[in-house]
Amino acid sequence: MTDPLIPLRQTWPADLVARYRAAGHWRGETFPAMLRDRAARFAERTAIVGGDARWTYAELARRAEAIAAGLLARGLQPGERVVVQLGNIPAFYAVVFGLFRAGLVPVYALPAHRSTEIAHFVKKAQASAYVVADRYDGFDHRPLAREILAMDLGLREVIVVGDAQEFTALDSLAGDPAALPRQDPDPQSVAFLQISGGSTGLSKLIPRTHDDYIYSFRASNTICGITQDSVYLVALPAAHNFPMSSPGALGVLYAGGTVVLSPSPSPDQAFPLIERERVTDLGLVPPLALLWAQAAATTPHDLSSLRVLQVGGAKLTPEAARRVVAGLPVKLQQVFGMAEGLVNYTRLDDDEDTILGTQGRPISPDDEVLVVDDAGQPVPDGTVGHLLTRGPYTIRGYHNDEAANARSFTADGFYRTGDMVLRKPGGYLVVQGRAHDHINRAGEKISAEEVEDHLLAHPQVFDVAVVSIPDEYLGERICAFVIPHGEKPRPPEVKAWMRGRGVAAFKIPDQIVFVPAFDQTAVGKTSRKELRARLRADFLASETK
Ligand code: OOB
Repeated sequence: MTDPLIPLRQTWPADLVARYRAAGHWRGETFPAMLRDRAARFAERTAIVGGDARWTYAELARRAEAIAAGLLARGLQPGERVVVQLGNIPAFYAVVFGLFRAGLVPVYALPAHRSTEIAHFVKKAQASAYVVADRYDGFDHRPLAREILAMDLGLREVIVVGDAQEFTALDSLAGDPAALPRQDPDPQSVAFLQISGGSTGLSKLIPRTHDDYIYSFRASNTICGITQDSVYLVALPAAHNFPMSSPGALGVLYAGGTVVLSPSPSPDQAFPLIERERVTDLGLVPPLALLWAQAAATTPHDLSSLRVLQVGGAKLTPEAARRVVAGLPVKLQQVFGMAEGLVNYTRLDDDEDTILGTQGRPISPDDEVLVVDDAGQPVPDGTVGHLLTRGPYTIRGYHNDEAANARSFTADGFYRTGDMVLRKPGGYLVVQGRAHDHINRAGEKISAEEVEDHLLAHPQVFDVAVVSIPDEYLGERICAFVIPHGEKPRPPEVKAWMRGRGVAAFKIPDQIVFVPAFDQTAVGKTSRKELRARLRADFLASETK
């Protein structure tokens, strides 16, 4: 058990700490200090726009203080973890900065997560509280909160934005500001836990410190040209690392700009907002960028305020990149990042081939990038290999997960990203795919193993292998090869059954293919990874026949 009162720390060795400080990457900035300072400097400027709300920096800071004091008055102690599951609503930022102010540690869940994922986060983080919206995207989160509480996982508080029913309403939180911590947190302490796109089983928790995270978006601001005149649209889920910090909402708040929240990334919702708020910057995943490029051709809305469209989260092929550039009046920037740290950008003044054909280069001169073969030996530039990295904003270990840490980090602290890349001269990376079995479904990362585990629990499933299949729209879709046990279940029933287990909808297989057996030479003798590869290859070969 970790003592909740001891700030969680990341363990960079002393020589690297000294180097990152000396280079000016880590400046001892913290989130509470950042908001306090911006509220003073930009008091009456607009910080957040969403729904009917328009909050100035002063208003955001006032709300964060009230939430912080209110949470401590409810008995939460600095250092405790709080699972935050809010969609693209202004309260997301008030809550998160409130938690920072109180010394509490947010754990970022996505709105699509259901009981299986939330229970996992509560357990893994030993969370004491859970913050939800009453309803979001047509889903009522209060019954979900009841279900989680009934599991008796140590959760003491549920805070609800909106109609709280028997829970605590966010708006009712009140406390004594004098009870708030007088000192800013240690800049090297963990500010929050981000979640990983699971490659083996359920998501891992990613501890990010004030110093490392603030560095990542401050440096991103410079690369992406974010200033106090920037108006940034959060179209992807606000809790995801891309719209949060690359440079995302936090970068824009750091610069004194305006963050506009779109309840969904659909052109119907986003285009009117772009016109009304004169949005300048935003990030999308590739399928959405393609959809937007198409929709822009016929929209009555004025999109001329747009300056930069960032595309990342999944591979944007050169052909798709060309279509995006042709369809939208913006500068394209490719972003290849990961919640664990490393973020690569094409630079705004790069030549066209680089912008269309690569996923950019790292933020920092101190990002160390290794491209190695299966034996761990560096390969020459231009050869595909495994991407390993360490640096001033890449974690050195997951929270509370020794087994994952042994797998995912080398002895000298490099993170094994699981991505296969090719490095070009100048350090630009071209992503080739994944070494692990995970599915990148329109930017959502799904572990094949996790989906298999769910399906194996179905009484009419004897065995299953889950693979990614290339998909024109999603990039990849989830395909489950199922050996039935007795009578074949109907695919819609299997999907509904899986949904009933409390799993995020994006993890439900798009396609279920029944097979009588797996190739005997592939079972037992070889790994599940090879079995999946063989099934995928056979399936694709049969499709093109
Ligand atoms: C972002 O973060 P995560 O943690 O959801 O996913 C990271 C993984 C990478 O390891 C890679 O497999 C894939 O997503 N990925 C890309 C990509 N960007 C991410 N694969 C190909 N091309 C790209 N441009 O997805 C994320 C975090 C910060 C900024 C942007 C994306």
